[in-house]
Amino acid sequence: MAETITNLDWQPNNEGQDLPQPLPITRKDQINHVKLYEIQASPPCVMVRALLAYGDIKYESVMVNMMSKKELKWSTYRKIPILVINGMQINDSYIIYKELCSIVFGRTLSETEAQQIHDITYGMLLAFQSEFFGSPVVRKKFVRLSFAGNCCFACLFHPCIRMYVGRAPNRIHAAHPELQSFDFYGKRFRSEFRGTYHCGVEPGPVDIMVWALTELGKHMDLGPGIDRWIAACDLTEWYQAINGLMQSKQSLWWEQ
Ligand SMILES: N[C@@H](CCC(=O)N[C@@H](CS)C(=O)NCC(=O)O)C(=O)O
Repeated sequence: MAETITNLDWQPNNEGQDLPQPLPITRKDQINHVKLYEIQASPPCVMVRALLAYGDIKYESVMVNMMSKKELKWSTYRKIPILVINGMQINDSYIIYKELCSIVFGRTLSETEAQQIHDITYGMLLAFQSEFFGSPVVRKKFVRLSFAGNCCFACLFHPCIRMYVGRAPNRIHAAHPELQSFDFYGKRFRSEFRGTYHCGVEPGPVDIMVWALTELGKHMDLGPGIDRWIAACDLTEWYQAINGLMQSKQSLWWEQ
């Protein structure tokens, strides 16, 4: 499967690095086509989908077969998510999120906001993944959803993949020994509120990211754990407000 990179001068970024040139799109009406290479239950992909949904940006989703990665043959970057917007490739969820924020919120993010998005990606998201993949129920559903649509041959590998995914918490903690608990990041997020939402009276980039994690947790049958976390972090009112708003947007899910 080939992707047509229509902007031939465009250089995609590397993982964790900003775009080598500014994205020449600042408004939604400049968007012609958005394609997201992803898998359904991957936490970084869900964060990007949540922002696209919040911003009412239509996109084409390309499910990547994580065994063959044949849908990514055209790309030297081989991880998901990858966003291709008007034929320009952006790699890495943190960078994709930052770039999309400028379009969705119609302004460049402040340094503090960019730092907060960074901290959620490398703090709360990792803590969530560590606790999330600790649950056998989640691992089972994650693997089923991630490989849905692959050939049935892939099903033979599901137990091995579940075992591999089960080691994610250890891998995450080994790579990030300073990582705190999901509760720690939730309480810190709450302590930064400047109104109903993190950045005031309207939801901001950080609210959408955190909501995406709650939504993923609930979709993966972690409802009671997520409800406990929301209450423990004093986020009940926030959750009701943002979840009500997000229910009016396009769904993040296409398979149960
Ligand atoms: N920093 C990247 C990490 C992306 C990432 O590790 N994605 C996983 C799936 S959730 C992946 O593509 N793994 C395949 C691989 O590492 O080869 C991001 O946030 O987008």
